[in-house]
Amino acid sequence: MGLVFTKLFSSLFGNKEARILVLGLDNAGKTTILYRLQMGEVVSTIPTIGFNVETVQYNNIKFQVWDLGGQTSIRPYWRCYFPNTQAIIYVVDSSDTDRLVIAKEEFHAILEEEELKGAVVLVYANKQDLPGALDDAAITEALELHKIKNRQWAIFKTSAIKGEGILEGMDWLSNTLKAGGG
Ligand SMILES: Nc1nc2c(ncn2[C@@H]2O[C@H](COP(=O)(O)OP(=O)(O)O)[C@@H](O)[C@H]2O)c(=O)[nH]1
Ligand SMILES: [Mg+2]
Repeated sequence: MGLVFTKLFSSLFGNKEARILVLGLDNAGKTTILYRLQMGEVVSTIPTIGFNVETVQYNNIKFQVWDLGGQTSIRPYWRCYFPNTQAIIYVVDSSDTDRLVIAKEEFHAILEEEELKGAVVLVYANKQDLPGALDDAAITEALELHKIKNRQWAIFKTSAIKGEGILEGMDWLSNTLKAGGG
């Protein structure tokens, strides 16, 4: 996937710094997806404020990953990572129906952030290989994606374990950013 990824994103931002945030509740599959992209070394840092951020850099594009939910006291520190964000990839465990309400609330809270207003949104309805996983239509409803205003979004069914659907989503993302979104 690394090579394909390079092709998709290489000329996208010129020399401009670009950031893509990969967010979602813990256990959604974010880290697995990051490794699946095979873009390079995943660097994990735990800032003194106490939340773990994983970073993969490809040229001037930074992918940054952390878990939403949990401690509210650290949230203000997330904002350090918001400037120059072109896209948010929101990862959901489609089989974790108990936490879909929390996943929805965290998602909409992130979309409210002033510095993320221009970012396009790609949702991965992950863990489609598990029995009982909700499909893209059901996840769309659960996350209330139709409430999203003034930005482009799309949802893709994925299995990070099997490597399915991730590239299709990245393809949409690069095309959308090329067309001027984000
Ligand atoms: N069955 C299945 N398991 C997955 C999938 N994606 C991730 N996992 C597993 O779910 C767990 C959490 O994944 P991880 O990437 O660490 O989630 P994160 O907390 O969002 O970074 C791990 O045991 C993964 O192997 C998937 O598509 N299908
Ligand atoms: Mg992780």
